Amino acid sequence: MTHGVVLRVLGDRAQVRSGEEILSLRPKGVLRDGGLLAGDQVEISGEHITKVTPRRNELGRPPVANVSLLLIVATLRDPAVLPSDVDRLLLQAAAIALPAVLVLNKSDLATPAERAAFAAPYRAAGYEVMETEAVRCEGVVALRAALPSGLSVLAGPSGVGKSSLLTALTDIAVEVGAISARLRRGRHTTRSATLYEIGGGRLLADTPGFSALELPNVASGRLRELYPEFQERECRFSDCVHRAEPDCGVRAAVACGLIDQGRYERYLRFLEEIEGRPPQWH
Ligand SMILES: Nc1nc2c(ncn2[C@@H]2O[C@H](COP(=O)(O)OP(=O)(O)O)[C@@H](O)[C@H]2O)c(=O)[nH]1
Ligand SMILES: [Mg+2]
Ligand SMILES: [Zn+2]
Repeated sequence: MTHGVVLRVLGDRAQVRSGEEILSLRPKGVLRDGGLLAGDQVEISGEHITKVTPRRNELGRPPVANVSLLLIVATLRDPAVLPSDVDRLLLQAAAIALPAVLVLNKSDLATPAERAAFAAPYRAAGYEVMETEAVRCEGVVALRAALPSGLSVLAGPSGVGKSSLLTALTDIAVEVGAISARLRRGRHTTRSATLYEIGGGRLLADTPGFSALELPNVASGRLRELYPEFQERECRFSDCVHRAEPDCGVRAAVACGLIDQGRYERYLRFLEEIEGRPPQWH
């Protein structure tokens, strides 16, 4: 029996790195139907994957296991970032205690003032925001230095430059601009992530883009815990959801500009969205 890490799941086969080799293996039994994820640590016996080591964590979308860092890629133009998409991805990461960094790519398409205005609320909340221009490799050295050992995952909508960043970081030629209808329709490729080895025992996952993003499956009372900038604020009630309660420290911080107004307003919308879910989601 040997061990390996799943680089990619494609239909009834998985590409697995095991020692010096990359193997194409068949998952066994229950692992065959969605039971195996890119990033899984597995046991191998002959041609088969026989067992998955318990996961440290698991991202739902993109589906990847054992992630060390989420890289949320956004652009101010082509396409214009939706702050609510960024927030939703940050919440997905926070819900599983996964560190996240924002990567503002295509820095050539926005002025320094526009970039600073985008980054400010996130930096104020305690997140790291890095700026890159993948096609000219600007900011790529700093980004590479920020990658921890283990698996980092590139996430974000189609067209923001995830594959371009991967190419810049690794010299691996991935298909850039690959958002064709063919790929979207592909039964196995649509949701899949692919892991690339980038040296020093580190892995980087490129993922397809997404459209609508879900909020993490948390109770409405837990949502506030996923906002770093809401912590350590003093509210009169310990179960304050920072909406209409009296003496709310979060609302006070928003009023005097210590917490970003946009982040707070989106929080209120997300809170309503969670409260409106069918009961099984609570
Ligand atoms: N101007 C500019 N274009 C970029 C940059 N990075 C990527 N692109 C272009 O954006 C398009 C989409 O890039 P791609 O890597 O396929 O995005 P993905 O869908 O997120 O993987 C391609 O035409 C890239 O050449 C950048 O930093 N600046
Ligand atoms: Mg891509
Ligand atoms: Zn409050």
